[in-house]
Amino acid sequence: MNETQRSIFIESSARFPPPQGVKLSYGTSGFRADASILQSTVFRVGILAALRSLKTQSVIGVMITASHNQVSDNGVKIADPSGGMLTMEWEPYCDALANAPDSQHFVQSLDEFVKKENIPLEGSQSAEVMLGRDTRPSGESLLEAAKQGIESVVRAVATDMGVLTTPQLHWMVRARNKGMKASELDYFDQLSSSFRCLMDLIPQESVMKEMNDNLIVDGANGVGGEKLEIFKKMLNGLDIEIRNSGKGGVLNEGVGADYVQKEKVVPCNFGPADVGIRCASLDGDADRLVYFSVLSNSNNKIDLVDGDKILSLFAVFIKEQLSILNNHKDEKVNKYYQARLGVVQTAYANGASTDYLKHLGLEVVFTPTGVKYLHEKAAEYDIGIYFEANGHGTILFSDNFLCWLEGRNNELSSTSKGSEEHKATLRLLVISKLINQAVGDALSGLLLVEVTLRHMGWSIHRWNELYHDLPSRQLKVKVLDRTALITANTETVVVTPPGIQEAINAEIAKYHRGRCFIRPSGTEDVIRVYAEATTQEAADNLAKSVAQLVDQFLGFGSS
Ligand code: NG1
Ligand code: ZN
Repeated sequence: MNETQRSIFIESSARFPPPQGVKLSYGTSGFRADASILQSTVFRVGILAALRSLKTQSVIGVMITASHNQVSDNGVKIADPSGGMLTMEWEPYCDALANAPDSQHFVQSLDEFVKKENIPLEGSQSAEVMLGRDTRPSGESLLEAAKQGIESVVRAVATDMGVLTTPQLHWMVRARNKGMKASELDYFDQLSSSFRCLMDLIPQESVMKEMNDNLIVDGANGVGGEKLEIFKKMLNGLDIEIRNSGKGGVLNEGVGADYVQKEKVVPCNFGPADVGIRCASLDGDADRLVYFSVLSNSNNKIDLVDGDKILSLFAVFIKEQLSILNNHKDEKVNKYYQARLGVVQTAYANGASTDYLKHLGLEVVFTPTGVKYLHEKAAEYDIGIYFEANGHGTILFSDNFLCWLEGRNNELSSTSKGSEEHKATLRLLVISKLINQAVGDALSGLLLVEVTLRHMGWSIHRWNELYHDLPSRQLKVKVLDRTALITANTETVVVTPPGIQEAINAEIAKYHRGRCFIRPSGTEDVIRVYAEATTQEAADNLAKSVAQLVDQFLGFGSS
């Protein structure tokens, strides 16, 4: 890099000294920590994002959020040109740059990195980074730090998109790079018109079967609730009541998708009066969605309808559309497309959901935890549906298949408009516009759930009856060094430390349909334990005894 650029970097990074004695790592969801120590990290990520923009000659996104974490935390992650997560190849650079101890070391690493990646820092190309943040109070000053990072790269521009859900920012980055309109209004327009189109395609016989129209949404006191309040006005025909939209309660405190999914109880401001009504919960940055219904006389317990069940609902709907196309298949060239439908889950998927999906005849594959892995796998199919049990997921359509659908739709519009085949073709096309193609998106997911339930004529109860979850338990264990745990086979088997997997197997063997695995969290300094069995008591006991093993092998008393 030339001397001017070097001295700008030295001078600007000296204004953002890193916290001492803290090692940060770009995990499955970027950097996350207590907001008070993140200024320098976010500033440096700003620089990195601008360099990514130079390298890819595309618009890059930076989102400031800590999702479902407590309000005092914050975080930062980069969105690549496709709108997806930053390429994994750059993650080690993020770590190295974030952890450089002072501005001299930082600029030295930066220099090496620019050379190694061949980044045209001295050419004439410009760079652009779109910035978004959630509603955390620390977001404003962190966004300013990111902006200063970006603008310390010569010819780089930061575009502040303001307070957004994480998926909105990813959607905008994708849209911009495709040369499409990319404002918040464009996002709302695309979602609401696709929703209306799918509503118009609902078969007459489904209307009002078992369905109750009311829906109550828990906004986690975050950006999702706030946006849904605005969006709702564009969604005539959908009756939504929004609670916990942020005007009073604390972000993620006793509310939100993570709380509801992990604790299996109602969020704040829900209770016995809501029995029988369909309820949904968003997380703090609105990229996760779960549904639930309040059980009567049950101490705030709920029937949880998690990401696995959302996935199953979508899989049923899409499979139905594909079979309509297959029934009308015309072997003549171009009239038929053998679309590959695939479902992607992680080891956290409830075993009953996997059995159900396989019984439907679907191809089910597993990846390690973390959206980047699921997304990448789902992109291998013509239609790839992925969801984590916690409610993060989406449906991806391949360009080839979309192109075929477009052509077929045009053809059918003139030859057999309104036929079953035409409707199925149109539904698939419109689903691809409704559901976020960049990342999991609670708002677009919610609209697709709502329209699918109406299409099926199903109540939340009927939906929940697709299969019965096996009882499960998740625990976390604090250990000396979580990186000492290494797993294989999509995180289902421990390789290191030796001996612990055998001990876990011996515990599992004590339970009918027992399943249990451990893995280091990518977002918290803990080891997570997941256990499943045929009764809640058995799942609890299995999780507890394996947590004890973790403590024995890796805990503070182990060394
Ligand atoms: P970690 O902390 O690595 O388990 C959690 C979730 C992931 C994913 C990320 C990103 C569980 C068990 N894990 O990761 O699925 O959503 O956060 O937010 O829910
Ligand atoms: Zn989130």
